[in-house]
Amino acid sequence: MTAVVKGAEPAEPPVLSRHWGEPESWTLHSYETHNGYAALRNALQQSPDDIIEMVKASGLRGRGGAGFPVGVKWSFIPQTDPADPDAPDPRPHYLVVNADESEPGTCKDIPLMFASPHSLIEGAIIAAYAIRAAHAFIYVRGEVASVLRRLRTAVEEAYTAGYLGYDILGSGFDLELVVHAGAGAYICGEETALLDSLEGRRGQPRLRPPFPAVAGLYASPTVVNNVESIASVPPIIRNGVDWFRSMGTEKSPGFTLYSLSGHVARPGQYEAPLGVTLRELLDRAGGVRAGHRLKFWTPGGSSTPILTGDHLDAPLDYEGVGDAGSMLGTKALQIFDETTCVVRAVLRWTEFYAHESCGKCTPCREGTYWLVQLLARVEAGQGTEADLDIITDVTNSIVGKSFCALGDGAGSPIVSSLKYFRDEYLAHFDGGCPFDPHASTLFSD
Ligand code: L3W
Ligand code: SF4
Repeated sequence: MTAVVKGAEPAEPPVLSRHWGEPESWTLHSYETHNGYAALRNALQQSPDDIIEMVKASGLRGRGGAGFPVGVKWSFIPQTDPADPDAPDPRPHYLVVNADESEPGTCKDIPLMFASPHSLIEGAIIAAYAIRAAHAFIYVRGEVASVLRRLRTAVEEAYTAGYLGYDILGSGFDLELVVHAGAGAYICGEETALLDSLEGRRGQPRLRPPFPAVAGLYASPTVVNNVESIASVPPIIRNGVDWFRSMGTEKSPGFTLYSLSGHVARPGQYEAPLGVTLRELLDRAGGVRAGHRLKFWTPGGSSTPILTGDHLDAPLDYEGVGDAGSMLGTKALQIFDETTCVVRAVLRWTEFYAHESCGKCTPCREGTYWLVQLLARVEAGQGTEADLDIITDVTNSIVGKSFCALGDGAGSPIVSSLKYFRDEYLAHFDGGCPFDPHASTLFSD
């Protein structure tokens, strides 16, 4: 990976998290003090198509896990009547913000909404204007009641100030924004399951295509974007495409939020240009906990293959992590030191996937159940080497053969841990787990 990472110096000022530490950063007053809603005023002076072109030109990529270009997704929303190309599309368009953050280790959207809800609301209004939507929804993970309350209060403030509702800022543009509480199912972070849930049904993935841009909420054209993707739009409108592209890499431009957790001295959210390395982020976060060394880590939550100390210098952008053999995913960097049993970690993640499997397709529903049984047997020291072949066989029956990405995600930690730590699996067959379960502090209960 040879792409030049611009703006990677530690002094690079944060954008999304710049004001998070200030008193009452979540209020409209605080947000407006820092130029809040200036981007909306600017956007409303331009045509919706100009906004789409600008976001396209910025190269902003979706921050929810897949990295799909945001402006390209917006441009998929049909603007003309399929039956009459000279008439506007007669169907309603919808914007849905995916705020159902639940990928293990991922903790960036919730802090963003908690500290700066108006940055999301301003982005949502601009996005809705661009795709010509009169209704927008923010689908929030319902267990996080404090964020839900804060977001709803901020939406009320925005209505009162004339940023939402009828004839926004005298532009003639109308928008209703609803904050909807999900019920805590991981699968509802999958965009089509989320839409089913929003429509009042049990959340299960739909067959794609058609993608939501063609037939989404109530079978109408719908853009589904992650919280951080939408909150990144106002700074682009305010500062321009060249400014955004002056950070990150050519194919992964801009800044982003990384969440660091686990065996790290100062866990938390770290904002940096795309293409930064784990080595650089660990420097900022005080390194691996004192007296210990890095053993393995996830670049983007447990759905992305694990990496090791050999990958400390892999650029954390969509291309660089791919070259290292993983995925950038949600940029959730979970750090594990040498006290952690990788088999135990993988068992815990697999239990999560088995629990969260929606049951729609057989490979994932049955396969994750059997993987938990097999891994538990291995971890308890009651397995044999033949179990590793069965684990591989069952995993191969899930990955690429399941209905949605949850099945593939469940296979990622298993395949990658067997690649890097097969000897550690084998060590379990000689008297059980060789690790002190209390030394790791993670996965120890
Ligand atoms: C119209 C086409 N639209 C693609 C759209 C599509 C979607 C976006 C990306 O999975 C990943 C997954 C998890 N016409 C289109 C089109 N689109 N082709 O583009 O689509 P896709 O299929 O590449 O990915 P996805 O279904 O969005 C997301 C991984 O993220 N992940 C988990 C994330 C979890 C959270 C959370 O907890 N909130 O974000 C972590 O790695 O495994 O690979 O919008 O409609 N021709
Ligand atoms: Fe449901 Fe799992 Fe199949 Fe996805 S892969 S549809 S979560 S059973």
